[in-house]
Amino acid sequence: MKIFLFIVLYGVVTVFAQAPATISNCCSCEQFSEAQGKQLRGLLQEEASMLREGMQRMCPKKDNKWHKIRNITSALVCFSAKGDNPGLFTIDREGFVAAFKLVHVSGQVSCENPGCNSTVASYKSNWGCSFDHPYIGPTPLGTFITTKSKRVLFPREKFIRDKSKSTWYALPGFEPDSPFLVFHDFSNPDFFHRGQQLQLWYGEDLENVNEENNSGKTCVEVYAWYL
Ligand SMILES: [Ca+2]
Ligand SMILES: [Ca+2]
Repeated sequence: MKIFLFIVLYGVVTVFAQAPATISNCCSCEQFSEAQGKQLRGLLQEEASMLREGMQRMCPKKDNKWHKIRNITSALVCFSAKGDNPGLFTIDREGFVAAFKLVHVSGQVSCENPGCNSTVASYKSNWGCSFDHPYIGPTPLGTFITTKSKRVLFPREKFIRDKSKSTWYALPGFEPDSPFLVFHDFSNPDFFHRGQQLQLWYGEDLENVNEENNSGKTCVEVYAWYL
């Protein structure tokens, strides 16, 4: 803002300095004529336009850094809530990844069948369980990204409720039915090589805990943020 004011003032001073050569009888006038005022406004608008263009060149718009991971076998990555059925996806670009985004496309998963007599209609959701569940409710997210050897990459450990059994967590800003889920750790990015396989798991299925009463399948698109 200070720069803008400086340049506008500079423009006005320049106009005044140039005025005797370009505007006749300026020095003898106490007020500008209509034609002189119009010329001054034109010069100021020209200065402002040049300033705007200069600032846009100095601060170019950043590109969107989300890279969609394109699977060879299928466009969507689907994982089930039980039966050792993770979704598989393959890294198609080598580099350091600071974040993953999972965009929900179809399907839902359930952590439990509430039963006919329950007042709860369903524990289905996009990413885990439900706020209504008596135990899981406070930490209702249950979708994990792991390596091929089932080592959990995301969410980071600090978000997980029971670290000995990595099945449930809460993530600030996200709910069981959020349209997408973002995991990020820009201070500790992970390096992946092209062709490396990663997996998407339902937590109870990953840990083989209470998975018998689960059901459903969620399908997503996977995006990675490369540094
Ligand atoms: Ca269950
Ligand atoms: Ca399992």
